[in-house]
Amino acid sequence: MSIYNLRCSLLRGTPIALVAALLALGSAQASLSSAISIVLQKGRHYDPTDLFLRKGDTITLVNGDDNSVHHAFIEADRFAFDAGDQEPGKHATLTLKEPGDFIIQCGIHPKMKLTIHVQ
Ligand SMILES: [Cu+2]
Repeated sequence: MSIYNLRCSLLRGTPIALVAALLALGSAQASLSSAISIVLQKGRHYDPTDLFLRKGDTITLVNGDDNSVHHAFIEADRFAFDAGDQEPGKHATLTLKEPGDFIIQCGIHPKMKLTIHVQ
């Protein structure tokens, strides 16, 4: 095999790697197409208080209070979530991996409740 032929076969190999990279990118974009819902934690309330979502969707909890710390959590048989203490201005993210109805509570403010309905 001449050097020229070797170069050609190397170049021919390149598009395959490129296609693989594009396929990987495509699947990343598919997961990004899942919905992201923003929930505000403010004045001892979640806003909104009910959310209808699909498995794979993401919720971003935003502490919109100036002084209050929040601590979002879910206690359910099939899955648990604990955001830990969330200082003012901080975000916490939750990806929904199980279908069903769940209640996001706040460990600091017992009246704070957000019901999520996951399909
Ligand atoms: Cu709270």
